[in-house]
Amino acid sequence: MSTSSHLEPPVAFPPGPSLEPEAIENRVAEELARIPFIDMHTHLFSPALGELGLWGIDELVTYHYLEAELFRSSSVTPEEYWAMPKRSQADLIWRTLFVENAPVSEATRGVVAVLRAFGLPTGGPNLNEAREYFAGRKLEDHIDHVFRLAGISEAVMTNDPLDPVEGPLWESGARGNRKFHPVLRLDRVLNKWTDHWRVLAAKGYSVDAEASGESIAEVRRFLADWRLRMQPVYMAVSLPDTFQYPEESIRGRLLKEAVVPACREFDIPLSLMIGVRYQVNPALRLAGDGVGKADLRALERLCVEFPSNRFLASLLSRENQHELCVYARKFRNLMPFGCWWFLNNPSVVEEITRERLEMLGTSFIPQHSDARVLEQVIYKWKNTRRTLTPVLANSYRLLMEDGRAVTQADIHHDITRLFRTNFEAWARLK
Ligand code: HDL
Ligand code: ZN
Repeated sequence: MSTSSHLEPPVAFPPGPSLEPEAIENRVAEELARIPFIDMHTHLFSPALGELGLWGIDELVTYHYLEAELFRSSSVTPEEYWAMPKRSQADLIWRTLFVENAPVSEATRGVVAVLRAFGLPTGGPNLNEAREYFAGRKLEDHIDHVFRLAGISEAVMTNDPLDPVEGPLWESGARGNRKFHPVLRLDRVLNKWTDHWRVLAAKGYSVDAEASGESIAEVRRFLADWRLRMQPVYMAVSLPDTFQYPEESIRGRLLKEAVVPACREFDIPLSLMIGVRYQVNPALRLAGDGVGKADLRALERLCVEFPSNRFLASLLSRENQHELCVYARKFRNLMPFGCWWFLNNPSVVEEITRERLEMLGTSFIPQHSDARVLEQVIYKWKNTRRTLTPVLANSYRLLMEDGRAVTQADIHHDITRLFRTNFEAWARLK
């Protein structure tokens, strides 16, 4: 049994100078900083979708993550809060979470990081100077500036064809562009058929309350019509923690007979975002959703039944993350992505990303921003780079300790794969 002293010196691939262990973390930070990422799930909108796009300080400060935190630190009731104008809501949140208390939560610190990125005061008593700054910004220029600050080249949207405001914008010619990729979001069709089958019928699709008769074929036609109109890079749906597949339900039939076959026909992925306990506190509105551990056998059965489909999967429960890695090892058509929503905090992002690297190498998509307000991408991606620098550096140091040299080219390739080419390949963007 030869000892390590007789082994050939470690060979790096691709060829290039081997890095010293103490240089690794800086090289990782450099590559994370200079490679523009693809933000593959957001709630941002291209300017062509008009007022749907949220941006500026009052939207940043009234983000639903912050509204949830406000009600814990203020005596205001949700009813009183919802009756206030947006600027008064923002003033109350700023005073409560940023002045009377240090903004140490992830979402409050994010607003501080955004203000700092624009050179605006971060500890002031009010939002006057920030409001003046944003009021002077021209949206298209501002988007380019924000994307540069965030280090992203493009954002993937969430587009709802049955939304009463968004649907007509697409029907009258709105389109995505090279910075904003569309996604066909199907929550109203798959989760709320009872409330929305009539909307489809009113648009000329012969569907009924039970999704019987030619309903399935007509949903296929609806999907084909919107694929042509929207050119989505994937279809998506958020699903409850109780999601089962197969399931004797309208959702189960629509998934099996319409949505998954349509994705295969159009050669685009289906994104399954599982684990939401919807409206556990309705008084908080958008902030009222909770989380529950899902039964991933549903995901297993979808991957087994549809080996030619590509699935993106993001689970909301921390307790589902390790088993998601196991399933990704079993099914090459399953792509884990992101540290979603309640998981997008450094302590959890570190744990999730380490176990993914240990079990999947670089064959996953580490993060998406889920940004709802344009400027959020600045702090969400700053935090991702800050959290993942030591995580990735640790993986390379372990590799070097175990006998393989690491080069800058390795690091560049791997980070490009994690934050660009894995998604580009999955969505056939290249
Ligand atoms: O369903 C989703 O896409 C979620 O991301 C929800 O929009 C959620 O409210 C959210 O904003 N999470 O960050
Ligand atoms: Zn989202």
